Amino acid sequence: MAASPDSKVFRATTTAPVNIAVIKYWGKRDAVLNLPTNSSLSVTLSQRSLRTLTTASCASFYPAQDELILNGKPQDIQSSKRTLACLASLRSLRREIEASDSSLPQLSAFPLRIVSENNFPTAAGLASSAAGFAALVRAVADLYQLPQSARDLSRIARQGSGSACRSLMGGYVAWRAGSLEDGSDSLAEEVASQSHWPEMRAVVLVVSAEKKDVPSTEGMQTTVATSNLFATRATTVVPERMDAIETAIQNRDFPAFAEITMRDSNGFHATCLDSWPPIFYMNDVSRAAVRLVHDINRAVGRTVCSYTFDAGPNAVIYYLEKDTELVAGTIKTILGEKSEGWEGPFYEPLKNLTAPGVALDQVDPRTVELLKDGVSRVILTGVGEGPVSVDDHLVNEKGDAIYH
Ligand code: 2P0
Repeated sequence: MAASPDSKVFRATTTAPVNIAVIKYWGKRDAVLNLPTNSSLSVTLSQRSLRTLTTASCASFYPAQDELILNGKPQDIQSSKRTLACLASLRSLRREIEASDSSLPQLSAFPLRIVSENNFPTAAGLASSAAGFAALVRAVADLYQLPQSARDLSRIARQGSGSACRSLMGGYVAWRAGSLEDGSDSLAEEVASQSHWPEMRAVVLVVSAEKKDVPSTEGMQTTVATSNLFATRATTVVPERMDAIETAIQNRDFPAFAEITMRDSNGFHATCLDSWPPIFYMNDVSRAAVRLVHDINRAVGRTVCSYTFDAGPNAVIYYLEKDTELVAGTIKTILGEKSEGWEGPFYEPLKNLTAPGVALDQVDPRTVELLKDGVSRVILTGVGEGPVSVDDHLVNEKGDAIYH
């Protein structure tokens, strides 16, 4: 006999990826709806290296207030307007389908218990909010069996964290800024699938920050309010770059993709420096990674790698699989055998490496020293797919959270 809806625990579990922007989101035109001043574009990274796993569950007998447990720690949902906004939107969509079909269990009336964990340490300095909110929205949408597409759900994830809307899809994803006041046209769409250009790889150089960076939400508000460079970036520079990078992706033109990516990272960090008081996310080690990429490209005689930096000192270096030895191989030789993270699904082409892809006398010796001392670990990854529905539930059939 099927359990009655009153005693049953309803569950859905999903994984969601991290994404790294090549055209950066930096600036809000509406802080409440979380609407950006410009469009942005990112590469979704493989969940074989980085992912969030989230189970959304609900039951009539759960305590009245929704619960969220992140990496084993209960969160105060009531103080997070962003989480409340996401859950309210998802519940109201569920209420709509319940209203049109009275045979459906009234899940919208049940309290939620959401349990989530990352497979990477927060200390790695990688923004986890994008994968986290994407997984939360996808898992609750699956729990509620909502018919909405990933594109529709991206409007909801956007309210959790802007960059989260781009983690609901795989491959190459644009977040269209939109122009409507209600934000209904501010959503993510896939520009090209992972299979269109599957050879894209990335190595993350994890660089420790001396002190806590200015949080992005606060940093971008300061930039919008005080930087003179910012308006031109939002109105002219980024729209041109969005068109150009979409063409580069369609044509699988790595040199064009790489140059736009590097210029946009530099332009975004220039607006940070131009903010008042100035904001510094990159440090000496980050700048050494910039020099290394230019040195490698110069030594090879073509553009084989490109860097990009978010609101912190970590470098993300994109390259194509065929150039793994030239790029990741050179980095591995510089960092040395003892450096951590050279493992996992993207390691294979580096296994039999005997010499650096690019002779180290082609690289500035100060660059080598700075990277050796300042990079604590690497993460090898590549373009990947969007959220995946899985059975690896973090809540058991009785409704208890399972901690790994
Ligand atoms: C990006 N970043 O496009 C840019 C580049 C950081 C630098 O999206 O306030 O955490 O939650 O909407 O999404 C970081 O900002 O900001 C970010 P909120 P979010 O990936």
